[in-house]
Amino acid sequence: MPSPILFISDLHLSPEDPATTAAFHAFLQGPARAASTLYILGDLFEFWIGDDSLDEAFNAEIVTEIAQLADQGVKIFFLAGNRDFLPGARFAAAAKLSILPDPSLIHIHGQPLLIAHGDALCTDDLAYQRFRRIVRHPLVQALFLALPRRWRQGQVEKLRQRSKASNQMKRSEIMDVNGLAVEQLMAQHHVQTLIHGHTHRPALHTLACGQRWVLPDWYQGQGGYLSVQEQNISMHLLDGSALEL
Ligand code: LP5
Ligand code: MN
Repeated sequence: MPSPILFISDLHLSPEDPATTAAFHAFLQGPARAASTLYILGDLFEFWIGDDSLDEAFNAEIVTEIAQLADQGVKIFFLAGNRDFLPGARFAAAAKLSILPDPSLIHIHGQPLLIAHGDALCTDDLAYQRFRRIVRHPLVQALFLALPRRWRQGQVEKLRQRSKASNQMKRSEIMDVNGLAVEQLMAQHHVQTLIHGHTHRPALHTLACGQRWVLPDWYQGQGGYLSVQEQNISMHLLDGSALEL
């Protein structure tokens, strides 16, 4: 049987959640070692404010562990999330991974499959989409990256506060993907399978046009991953419990 291909997202790794950092470490030493390929679909870090984030010991350690997995022969791909959309060549080289655009069409055993972080599909969240357009603008990013790291850190902390406050005001449906946006994206790429994260609502949705897998987020040592082996796709939670699908 060929080695599985694994998908993870939304780990939000930070020194503030050591249990999740330990769970990621165990994942890299365990299931990921047995895989042929690992896809990280964004929000690996709580935030990434530029590749000089590698100068922080916590980030450097995570990146070294990922590189060690690559040294074992596992191919690693990273697609940016809304928290870590500023990874550059230095990050990719240090982690020994390849950065993919969001969304990306991949093929597994000849089957086309679309992967995305998922935030771009939350089209009902107009305030977020406006915010996204601003921070994804190359000029805004170039300006931001040119400023001192400490200042960037301060700004992101303020943004996090604003984001938390505004999320409390939003209806839950608004922060989920929009069904039409999903269908259009899948049709545009001629796929019947979409895998994404971001919404923290792990599930398998059966659609008229195919299936949509939503990856689990990781929090206080809990989390999980999706595994594709031959024609089978399955969701695995770290505590061994089964997800109601
Ligand atoms: O992150 P999460 O899951 O809590 O909420 C997201 C959306 N929020 C965000 C913002 C991030 O949390 C902030 C940290 C990002 C780090 C980026 C680092 C680099 C900054 C670089 C600049 C070039 O993504 C949240 C969604 C939610 O997902 C569900 O989908 O609702 O969206 C928001 O909260 C956005 C608010 O609705 C609007 C915020 C207004 C802020 C306006 C400032 C604009 C100018 C910024 C210029 C730097
Ligand atoms: Mn996200």
